[in-house]
Amino acid sequence: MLAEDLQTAESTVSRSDSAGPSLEQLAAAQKTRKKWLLIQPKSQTSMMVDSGTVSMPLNLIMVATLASKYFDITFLDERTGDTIPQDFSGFDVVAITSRTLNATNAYRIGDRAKAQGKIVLLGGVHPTMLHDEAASHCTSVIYGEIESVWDELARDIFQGTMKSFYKSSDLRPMTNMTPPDFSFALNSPHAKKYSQLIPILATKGCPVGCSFCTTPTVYGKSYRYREIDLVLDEMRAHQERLGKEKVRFSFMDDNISFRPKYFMELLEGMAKLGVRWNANISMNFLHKPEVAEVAGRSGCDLMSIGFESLNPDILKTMNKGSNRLQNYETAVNNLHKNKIAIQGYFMFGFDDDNEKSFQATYDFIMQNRIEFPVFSLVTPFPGTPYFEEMKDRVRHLDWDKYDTYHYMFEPKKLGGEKLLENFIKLQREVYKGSAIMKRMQGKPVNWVWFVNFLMNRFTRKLTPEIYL
Ligand code: B12
Ligand code: SF4
Repeated sequence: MLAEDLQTAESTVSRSDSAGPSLEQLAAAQKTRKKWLLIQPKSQTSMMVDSGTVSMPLNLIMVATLASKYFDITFLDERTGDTIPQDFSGFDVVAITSRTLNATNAYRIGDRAKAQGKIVLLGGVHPTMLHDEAASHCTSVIYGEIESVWDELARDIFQGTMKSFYKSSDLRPMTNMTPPDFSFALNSPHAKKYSQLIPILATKGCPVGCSFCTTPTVYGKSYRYREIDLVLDEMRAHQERLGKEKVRFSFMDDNISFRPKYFMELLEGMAKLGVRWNANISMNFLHKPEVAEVAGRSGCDLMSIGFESLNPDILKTMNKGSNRLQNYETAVNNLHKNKIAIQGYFMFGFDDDNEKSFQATYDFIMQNRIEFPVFSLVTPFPGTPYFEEMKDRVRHLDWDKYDTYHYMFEPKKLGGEKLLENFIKLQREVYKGSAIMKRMQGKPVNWVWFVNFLMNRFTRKLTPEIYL
């Protein structure tokens, strides 16, 4: 299946194995298995980011899956209510995942564990982007995905020869990715706080290259994918575990549709399974009716699309080549015809934003009956080209506020006050009762309706101060 493509992927992303005793030999030589504590820290943001149900953290589950082969694992997710201990004496290794919005908390935990003499690992997108900053809060920073450095890292942990930084020069092909073991999250006493949607991964990377996104920095221009049969096998295993066909999956891929041939073949396979699914998707070929047709047939009930802006100047500056304004309506119509709801992402706060950007966005959402519009303020994340451009203008480096719901810098044409005024007005207009009815009437009664009512209550309380 797509053998040619997979071979190319194999040859461009080779793996490097170092000499010396094998991991099995090192493991066999351990008197007792080392104890790892894996931590998903909570963010301190004032916004609704980590509230309600949260998705199972596939990143930490992947770390647990690999590490559990040789080490004992304790898995804590602070977002679900697990308590992070003050005393780490029962553990040898404390491994923490971090994005920017929870970096301050991750560092605090790292400092505490380090002061107690533990091996502290920091991984995830924020330590990857700012390894020098992260290095002072841990023993080792892991750059990018753990799979690519696992052999070297595990060997060093066995031998007590830790380096301050682990970065592989190659990315491992995804064809032999170990399937994630969800028992670490599912056996948690707080598992009820996890969303019913099962995270799944088919591809990694996205060569589109938007200036505000970290993915091109972490993975460069690479785009890797798993064999379709392996993705389908993983889905089947969940169907068997849960004893039902209609299992709901959420793809964690950066851009699952980047290779049309692969994507369509995957969907044809999924159509036979009877699952339900959603994904982040870029607009690159959603204007073609056959894509939405097979997506609908394969069980897609929601697609999350970064429309980002209705202002062509802004699309140009963010380098989002996949978004062509002339395709927006066609893409939406194609999806709606196949009963796929749309979670549409829109960003504001760019230098080129003006009052017309808000009106154009409102008109687009209402005319096209977008079911679940999400509005954010543009946030220059460290390590991105956009951060480099804006670093002298950002209002602060308070990572707790890097959640895309805080006011980051004064946009040149609009100014801060007008930005927030229009931003709030747009959200209220789109989520007022009559607008919800106009957008949602005749659509299936499900959680998307519920989200709209929640947003109606939430947007009524918005004030400019909460964004500061
Ligand atoms: C799917 C996704 C979501 C989903 C699910 C999130 C979730 N709970 O996992 C949803 C839609 C809910 C979401 C929400 C948000 N997201 Co999001 N999301 C992603 C996306 C596309 C994939 C994440 C993923 O699961 N990948 C698959 C896993 C297996 O890979 P991974 O996370 O990279 O983990 C690997 C390595 O990092 C490493 N690793 C990770 N942790 C650790 C720890 C240790 C100890 C070690 C050794 C290694 C290690 O090994 C892992 C396995 O290979 C990423 C882009 C990306 N590629 O990171 C953005 C991304 C993480 N999201 C981003 C943002 C901004 C958000 C939101 C703030 C948006 C919003 N305003 O709502 C929220 C925040 C949610 C939260 N509480 O964290 C940004 C974060 C930027 C930053 N610097 O922090 C990213 C990077 C996209 C971007 N713009 O660049 N997101
Ligand atoms: S299309 Fe999405 S994943 Fe790809 S670079 Fe742009 S924002 Fe990142």
